[in-house]
Amino acid sequence: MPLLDHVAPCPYCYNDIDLRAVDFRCLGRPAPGRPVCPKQVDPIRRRKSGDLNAYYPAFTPPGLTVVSGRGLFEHRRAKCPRCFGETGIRLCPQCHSRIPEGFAGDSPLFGLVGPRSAGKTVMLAVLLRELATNGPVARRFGHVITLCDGGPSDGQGVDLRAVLTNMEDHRLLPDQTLAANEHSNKPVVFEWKIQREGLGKVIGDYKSTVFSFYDAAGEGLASDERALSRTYLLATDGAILLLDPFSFPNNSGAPAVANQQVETAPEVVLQAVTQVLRQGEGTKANRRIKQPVAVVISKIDAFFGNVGQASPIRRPSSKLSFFDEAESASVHDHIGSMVRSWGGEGLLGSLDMNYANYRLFGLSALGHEPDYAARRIDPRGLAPHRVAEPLLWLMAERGFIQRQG
Ligand SMILES: Nc1nc2c(ncn2[C@@H]2O[C@H](COP(=O)(O)OP(=O)(O)O)[C@@H](O)[C@H]2O)c(=O)[nH]1
Ligand SMILES: [Mg+2]
Ligand SMILES: [Zn+2]
Ligand SMILES: [Zn+2]
Repeated sequence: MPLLDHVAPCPYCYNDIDLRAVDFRCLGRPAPGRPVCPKQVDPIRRRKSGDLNAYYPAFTPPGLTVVSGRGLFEHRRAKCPRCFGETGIRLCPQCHSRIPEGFAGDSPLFGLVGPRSAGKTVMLAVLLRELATNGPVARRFGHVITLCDGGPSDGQGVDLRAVLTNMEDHRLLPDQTLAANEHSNKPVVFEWKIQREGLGKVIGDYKSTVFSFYDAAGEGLASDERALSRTYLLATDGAILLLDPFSFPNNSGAPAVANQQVETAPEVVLQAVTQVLRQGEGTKANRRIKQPVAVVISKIDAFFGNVGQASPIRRPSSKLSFFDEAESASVHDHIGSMVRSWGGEGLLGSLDMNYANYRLFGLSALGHEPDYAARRIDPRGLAPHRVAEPLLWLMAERGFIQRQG
């Protein structure tokens, strides 16, 4: 079995994890006659994610890599050296985040990149709702999708749920400063499970894949201060580039712009991303980047009035349990002409020149324009439009969901 099958970047810290050499956490269930291990602050978690919660001890099992008759294998269980209790809680050796059950050597890492105010936080919060066990995507595919937190104060789960509740119950948009400080360095990790048939890794009765999103600001990617974003992007298997429609030259007069911090031109963001991806893939100057990139126009609700009712841009996503290739291609073409009409030829040209596999999308997390100045969403509430589509495309590219059309 090739070595690389066991190695994949940690969904929380992006360092490579060798699944044959993971750490474990004691479950606090000692063998008969042994005292319970005490809970303590985990120094690695404190250092890596500022986590001050008390945990049962973490340990590295002895005899890390065992060569058996069948070859090298992955540790799924270990015995606590102190209390001799068995545990199946696997940890990333670098950051001590809990490794999701279905995490495997082929678990994808997806990047979400966009300039400030492009709508990343709102989109991720709404995506959380769309992907939830009873949400439309899980129902559409008959799958179970769960959010995994590496620890109680790890991952964006807690923060994103708060963002979602604020929007649903109080019609409030996330605060910009808070968003920048609190959400920036924490990835969102989902585990997507399919019952038996289909592709993927087999875990018990499920085939499962784990994917991680990192919310990276695009404008600073080229500079060193964004080291983590760069590390992350270098490790990704696919990226979603979220672009604000109001940042295109011909939309600068839109009333919405007055109340938004539109700062970075789409080309500038794309340039920074391209530079990092080229470096990551070692792409020669005359070759195109292979990694699939979903180029997504957010806030598309604000432009519904400019296209006919029957336009593919306004039509809702398919309800069928496969990725609809024809539908997606038609949205791609229509978004392409829209971007051109906004003065985005430069962007499209640069995509053609640098990317072997990119696809255009248009989505709206809110579904209706908010009151930008008051930071309140429309009284009709959330009406997400095509929010999961870029992710579904990336999953289809990986062969995890089927495509047709
Ligand atoms: N019309 C419209 N505006 C949106 C939508 N999503 C976000 N916005 C606007 O964009 C602003 C920035 O969104 P946010 O998610 O905080 O951007 P981030 O900086 O990329 O995380 C919000 O405060 C809203 O005013 C949407 O789906 N439709
Ligand atoms: Mg944000
Ligand atoms: Zn890690
Ligand atoms: Zn123990």
